[in-house]
Amino acid sequence: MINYPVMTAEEAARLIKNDYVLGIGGFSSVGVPKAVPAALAKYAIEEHEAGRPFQVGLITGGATGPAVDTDLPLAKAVKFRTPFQSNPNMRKAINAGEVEYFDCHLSMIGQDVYYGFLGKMDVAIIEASEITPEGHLILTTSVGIAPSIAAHAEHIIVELNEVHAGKLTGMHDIYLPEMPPYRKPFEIMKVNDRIGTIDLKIDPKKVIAVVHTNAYDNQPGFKPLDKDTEAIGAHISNFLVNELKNGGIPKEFLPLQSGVGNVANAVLGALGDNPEVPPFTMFTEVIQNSAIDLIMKGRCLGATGSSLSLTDDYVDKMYANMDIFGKRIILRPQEITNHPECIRRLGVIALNTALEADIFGNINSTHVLGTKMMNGIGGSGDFTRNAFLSIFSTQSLAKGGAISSIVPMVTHVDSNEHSVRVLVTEQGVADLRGKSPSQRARLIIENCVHPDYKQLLWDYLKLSEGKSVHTPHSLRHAFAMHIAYEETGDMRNAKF
Ligand code: 0RQ
Repeated sequence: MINYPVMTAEEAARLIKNDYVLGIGGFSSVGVPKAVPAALAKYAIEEHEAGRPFQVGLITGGATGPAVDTDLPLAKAVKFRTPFQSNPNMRKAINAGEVEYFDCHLSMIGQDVYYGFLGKMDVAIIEASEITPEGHLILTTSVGIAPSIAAHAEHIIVELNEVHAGKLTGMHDIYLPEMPPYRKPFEIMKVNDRIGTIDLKIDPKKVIAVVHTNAYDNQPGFKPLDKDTEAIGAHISNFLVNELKNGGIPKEFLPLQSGVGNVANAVLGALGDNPEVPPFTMFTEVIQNSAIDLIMKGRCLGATGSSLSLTDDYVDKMYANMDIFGKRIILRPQEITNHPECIRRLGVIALNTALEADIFGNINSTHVLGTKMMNGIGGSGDFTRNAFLSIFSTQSLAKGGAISSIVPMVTHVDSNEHSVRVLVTEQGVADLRGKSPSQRARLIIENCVHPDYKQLLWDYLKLSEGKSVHTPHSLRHAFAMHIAYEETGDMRNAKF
């Protein structure tokens, strides 16, 4: 039995020095350390009041909880942040230029840490549900990049969260890929294949503090479905059933990846309710409430992801039925859940959400009007580029209709026309496979654009018709709709 130094969050926070680079465990705002980052924010304020500089760099798996992405930026304690966030306070600090933000594919960040592209990592702060007699960690509701930061940080602080004590043992599959040229194939041939260990092996000499906590992740609930999200869910589910009937998807169906948020939840719900869709599996990044319901109903046979992004009542529901969920859910590092090799081999169907799409199928997931960061690319690029079938959805309108989510040219490209195969809005579906740019544009305008904007986009397309071009763009007018929004508050005021 190893005796690690036990201390309060305030004492542990004081082990962190100005300019440290911190690795933070957790993923999609769950399984994230809570007490030490909150105490660190208070400590930073004290330091600032005493006239001393205090800022840290933050490397996380994905989105984190409010202690990391609210308390720390409000305390002006963050120098840089990577690879993903989805928090209004952190977003504001990034867009105000107070925090340098490196928006990065989530499959890559562990490797970047390993090679030192992000500098030396001083301390990793990791939430665990148990410490084994050998001093290793059983993680909680996520894995994220915890294995990478534990391996590469000089020191480790553990938050031992009693809420999950003894409940999640056996659900994790921890495996860290070797670095090239020694990397071996990941032998995941089926969604539920295991390749690693249930505990995260750490070097006990690195542990400088264990802080006891007792708190749920406190994930917000989902908005009730509205007619648009319901329509998007139904369109995707009907499209996939047709593919199944036409042989475009094998009769066993293929594993699904679904992004985060309300649309993703609606799509999964619609697929689960459709009797023509056979029971399916999920090879995804984030396991949301809807997956728990589908597993309970026998509609989802198994899910693997990097996190259980569940509301607290769903965590309890899962714990009350661990005879079912213990066998059906595997939590893996994001280096594995998002790895191109696994996604391509398993033939994943990827479902992600766009902020805006253009009439040729390029997707902007991150930048509002090309300049303001929303969240980050997250895992959407990892999945989109490598999936068997990559589907993007978005509501056709934003900001009460003043914005069309389908525009002539996206103001920032996250996933491009070469990877995006199907676009869906509440208006309908555009299957872009095998189509030229001009054919794609016609299909998207006809099937996906809101009626308020159809004529405008037809007018745009006409500008280049008859000219000797492959992609009918007008460079002079490509951003006219965005400019009209900036200048008049409504894209409908654009003229072509
Ligand atoms: O603004 O917040 O002021 O109301 O953008 O829009 O429709 O609520 O979108 O919450 O589903 O998020 C792409 C951001 C969509 C998300 C994105 C405005 C709109 C609103 C949010 P308000 P919605 P959602 C794997 C998958 C990247 C990461 C990813 C995302 C706000 O899905 O971060 O896919 N994806 N990960 O009004 C200007 C437009 C707009 C617009 C919407 N065209 N122009 N503003 N908005 N469309 C999981 C992980 O990686 C963890």
